[in-house]
Amino acid sequence: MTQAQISLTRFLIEEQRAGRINPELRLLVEVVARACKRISIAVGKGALGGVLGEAGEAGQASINVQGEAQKKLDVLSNEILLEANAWGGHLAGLASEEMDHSQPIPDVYPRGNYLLLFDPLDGSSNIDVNVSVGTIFSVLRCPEGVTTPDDAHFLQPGSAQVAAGYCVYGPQTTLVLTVGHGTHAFTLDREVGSFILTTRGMRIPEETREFAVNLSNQRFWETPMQQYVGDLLRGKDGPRGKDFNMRWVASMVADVHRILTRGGIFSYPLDSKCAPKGGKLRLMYEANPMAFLVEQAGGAASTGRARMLDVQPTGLHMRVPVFLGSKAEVEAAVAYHLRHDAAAG
Ligand code: FDP
Repeated sequence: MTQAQISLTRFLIEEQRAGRINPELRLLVEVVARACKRISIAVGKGALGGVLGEAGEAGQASINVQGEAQKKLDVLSNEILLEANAWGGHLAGLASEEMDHSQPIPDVYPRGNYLLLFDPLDGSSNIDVNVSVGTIFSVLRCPEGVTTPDDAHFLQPGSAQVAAGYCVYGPQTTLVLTVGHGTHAFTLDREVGSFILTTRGMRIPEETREFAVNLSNQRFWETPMQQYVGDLLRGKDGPRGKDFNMRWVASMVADVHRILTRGGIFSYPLDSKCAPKGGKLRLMYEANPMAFLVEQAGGAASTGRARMLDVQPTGLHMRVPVFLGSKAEVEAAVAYHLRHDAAAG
């Protein structure tokens, strides 16, 4: 007899029976997954769906809260996630990369106990060129006694996340999820319309020979980052004693997915261009959910100086430097920063 496939629904019901999630969190994950299926369909249609290109009226680009030009698919994905999550009764509020402020669930619907943050379509610059993009999400508890959450109620460290995940829209559509008990991958069966468990308990190899970074920023990096990557590039003749390969998709979801699958280190360090903002990537709906997934798969995630999940957010759209992936390699990158800081006194 062939082994029965485990759908996301069955996986979540079994997590609930094991006491690891409650029905409300189960519904929340199911709703996000359903929204991701819709986004996957829109991304897959591309030019045929009329969804490529910039959002906004002719000649008038639409700019989001981050000051970045929005793509039509950014806007559409945001709307799909907002609409899907409004009425189920599982959320108290939502926040998105594409919105200035968080939104409480409208009064006409019951409010639940969770807060959802998302980057509806990460890797925007890859949308129009048919390269993998994805949705990233993070789930927090709404603080006790709060019925109408505002931005301040979302400002919880990543260690408070109760679930996190991403959905990568590539050659396959894959949802990767943690509810705090391992990191699991589900592949969308496009004919059936179901996410099927394809890897239970992803493990990131502790050591790696592969790094991901935008090398064109090298001259803007801080000294310890220059030294760290300099030593990687010197290969087996340098202090690291081994040759490294480089991969940079420039969609965080795709780079992290590769690292969860076969190891590596992903880094978007501080550089003099992004330093005034604190970094390039957003803590609450990019770095934290990825850090949770990576730690649950045996990897590590850091700002270069502190564990990512311990960072206390100061704003919904706060940015941070990011180093994540194979544990020993992240520790090596952090050591360069700490040694440098100690020497600088
Ligand atoms: P994008 O701006 O295209 O949305 O989230 C930001 C992000 O992509 C990440 O997905 C990606 O890792 C990084 O920025 C790409 O940065 P570069 O443009 O510097 O390559």
